[in-house]
Order: sequence, then structure tokens, then C-alpha cells
Amino acid sequence: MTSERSQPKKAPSILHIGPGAFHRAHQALYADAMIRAGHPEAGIRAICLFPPHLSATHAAQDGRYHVLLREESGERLHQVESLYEVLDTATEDMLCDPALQLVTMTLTEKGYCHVPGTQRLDDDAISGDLATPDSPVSAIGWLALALDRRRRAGLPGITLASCDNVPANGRLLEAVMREFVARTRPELSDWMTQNVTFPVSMVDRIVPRVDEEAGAAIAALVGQPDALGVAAEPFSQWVLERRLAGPIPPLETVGVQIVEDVAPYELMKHRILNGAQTALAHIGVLSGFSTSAEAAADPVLAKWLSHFVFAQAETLICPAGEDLEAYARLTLARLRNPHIRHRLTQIGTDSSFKLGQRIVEAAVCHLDHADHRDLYALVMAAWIQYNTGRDAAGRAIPIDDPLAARFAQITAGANGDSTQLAEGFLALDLFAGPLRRHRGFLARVVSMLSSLKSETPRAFIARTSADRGEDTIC
Ligand code: CS2
Repeated sequence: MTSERSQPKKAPSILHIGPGAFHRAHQALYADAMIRAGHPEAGIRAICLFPPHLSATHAAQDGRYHVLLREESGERLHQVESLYEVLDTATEDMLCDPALQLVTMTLTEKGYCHVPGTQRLDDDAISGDLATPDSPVSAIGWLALALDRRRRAGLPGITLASCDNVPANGRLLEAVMREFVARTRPELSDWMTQNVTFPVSMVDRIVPRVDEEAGAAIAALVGQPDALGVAAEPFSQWVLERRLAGPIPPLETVGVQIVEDVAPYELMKHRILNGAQTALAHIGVLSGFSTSAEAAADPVLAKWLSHFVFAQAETLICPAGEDLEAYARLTLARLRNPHIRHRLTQIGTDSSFKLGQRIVEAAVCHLDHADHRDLYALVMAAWIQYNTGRDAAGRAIPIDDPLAARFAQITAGANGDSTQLAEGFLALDLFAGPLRRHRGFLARVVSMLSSLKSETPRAFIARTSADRGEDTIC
């Protein structure tokens, strides 16, 4: 692969677990910017605990790949050289390199091996590592083994930063690590408490799965295929909690916000951006759209989405340095970016993990506000209809969700009855709380589900808006 630059490499100070497309288009670019600014120690050693194993590809490309940032006003190609090493297996001494300062990870929600909605370990998900902690398979098991080795080597503490898009990701990591360590190697517990920190972080950039078109666009610009190449939007944000075990690479110099409390930033992102993506995913697929950009550019859905996004924003406290209205407008523009082909079914994947923080918590704030309540009732009705596995025309929708079998059971049991369907879905643990007990909300979900038997959500929005006058929308 051709190269325009090559910097002197130093031992990497960052170790990352899970160098998937998101990492390569997000944290690896921040590291690249630090390296370009004269910090060659800000390189990354990446470990692929699970397939795809990328070390051979990385070596074949001389450690380089490209990120294509695309928007309507143009595109920019970045050659990234911050992944100094990519390894396909972890080793017990992986945290013992004296140059190491920061461990980051993108494991996906399932990688934390917890009971969804709690911070407790799911024994079934991590049974092997609980039984044989010296030959771990999970990231949690590896981290415990490697931390213990670090402790025994007399090395100082270390910062472990989760970069997954899950609520309070650092607290979750800390809780599962504490429980795992207490149950498998209690001699590590005190040392971990005193020396290891688990900051929360909020990471943001829309990075769709690389499809043929994106792969071809990158290859055309680079002059040859790039098996690690990723296409993404230009927008990027990384907010990290100031809870560090020691010095870390100078992330602040390349735009990372290091703050005392990440929660307001996280809520803003989960509700405004992710909430809009999730609402649009189910409404959009049922209305016949394939990508987020197509659905968000449709005039009927665009108007509805704008109402929804501002209703979400009303539930938030504005984080320091942000402007919620500007953020909401920017979100709508990001979702309309025609050069980002983010498939709605990709966003719809694992929605039972996503709905709580993205939709449910905000819906509860609006239960007694009739117009807003209807926005959420439609989101809920579309989510339920989607998860029955069929749209109004009877076309199959692929369901990829840990609760898929439960969804199928509820759907079969309801036998086409909208009330039973709504009650069945709302009885899921995910909705424990005021939402399912609110009779007015349930009645609206049932009524909308009945409508969605014969019309798409888009047709429903267009019809009900016209009935009520132009400015009111569903
Ligand atoms: C998306 C996210 O697939 C999804 O669930 O909503 O991956 C989203 O694109 C990212 O959180 C953006 O930072």
C-alpha cells in the first residue's frame, strides 16, 4: 500500500481491545492526530479477542489504512498509521509494558457479560471464565488476568476506559470487573480498587458497516483495495471522565473533552442522536426505506423527526459548552447525510438493549403531555410492529435481537390482537416503570398498532397530520 508519510514509531502507550470499524474511524484517528502533532508514543497496540482477526491484513497493508469522511460538501481521505500493532491473541503480560498508559475497549454491549439492565455478571455468559480464570476467553477475564500480572510485577495502576455506546460504560466495566475479580482472584480486589480507574466516556461518530459502495469509493481514492478502510461522517466527539490512574497521552490537544461528569453529554447523545436513529429505524423500515439518510430526507418523516428530536431535547439538562438546539439541528443534518449509507436494519439490531436509554426514559417525562406522548406512542407502536417480524404488507423483517425468541412468542400469543400485542411487549422487563402502567399511553399504542396493520407509519403520520392541520404532527 502506498504511503505519503511515516512517523518514527515508539512503544505504544494505548492498548485497545476490539479494533472494529468504529474504533478505526474514531479513537484511532484521535491517536493519529496526536502522533502527527509530535507524540509518537500515542500509538495503539490493538487486540482482536474475537473474529475478525485482523493482524494478517494489518501486516499486509504495512500497518496503514484509510478513513473516508463523507458529507454533501465533499469528502476527505485520511491515511491512518496509529495502529502500530494488531494482535489476534491476548497474552497474560499484555498490561505489563512500562510504556502503557491507557487501555480502551469497544467490546459491544454483549462483551460486558452482564445481565441487561443491571451491572451484575450474567453467570451463563461468563461461566467458562468463572470456572477457569487462568485461561480466559472474555475481555473481562483477560483484563482480570492481565491486571493481576501487572500487580505482581509491581507496576503502577492503569486507566481502563470503555468506549462502548452503553450507559455509564465505565461504571458497568468497573462493576463487572469487581464482581469477576471478587469471585475468581480476590487477592487482586484491593489493588484494583486502589490503583485502577474506570472512567466513563461518550464516543460519537456514525460509522456504518462498510458496504461494497464504500469499499469501492475508498479503493478508487487510494488506488487499491483497503481491507481495513472505513467510511464515516466527519462529525466526531469523545468526552472522557477525569478519573485517571496516571498520565495518559495528550487527548485534550486533539479535541477530546475531559470533564468531571460525562452523564449530561451521554444523555444528550443517547436521547437526541441515538433516539432519533432508533425511532427512524423502525418507522423507516416499516415505511419502506433502507437507510437512515433516505428516511430522514423524506419530507413527511423529516417533519415528524424534527418534532421528536426537540421533544427528546426537552428532557435534558444542557451539558457545559453545548447548545441543545444547535445539537438537535446538527443531528437532523447528520442523519440526512446522503453519503452515509447507514442501514436502518443495522440500527434496529439489538434494539432491546438500546430502547431504554434512547427512548423509554424520555417517554416517561412526556407521559402527561398529550402531543408529545403521541410521538412516543408511535415510536413504540412501530418498534412493536417491527419486532413482530412483518410490516403492514406482510413482508418479512429480519430480527437480530437477544430477545428475538420472546418477541416471536408474544407475537404468536397475541394472534393479531393489537391490545394483546401491546400489552405483551410492554410487559417486558425493559418497560418496568411508569410507561406500561399509563393507561392513556397504552391506549394510544394500541390504536396506532391497529392503524399500522393496514398503513405504513409514514402514511399514518401524513394522514393524521392532515386531519389535524399542518402544524400538528401525529
Ligand atoms: C447506532 C449507533 O447502530 C446503532 O445503534 O445508533 O451505532 C450510532 O451510529 C453511534 O452511536 C453514533 O456514535
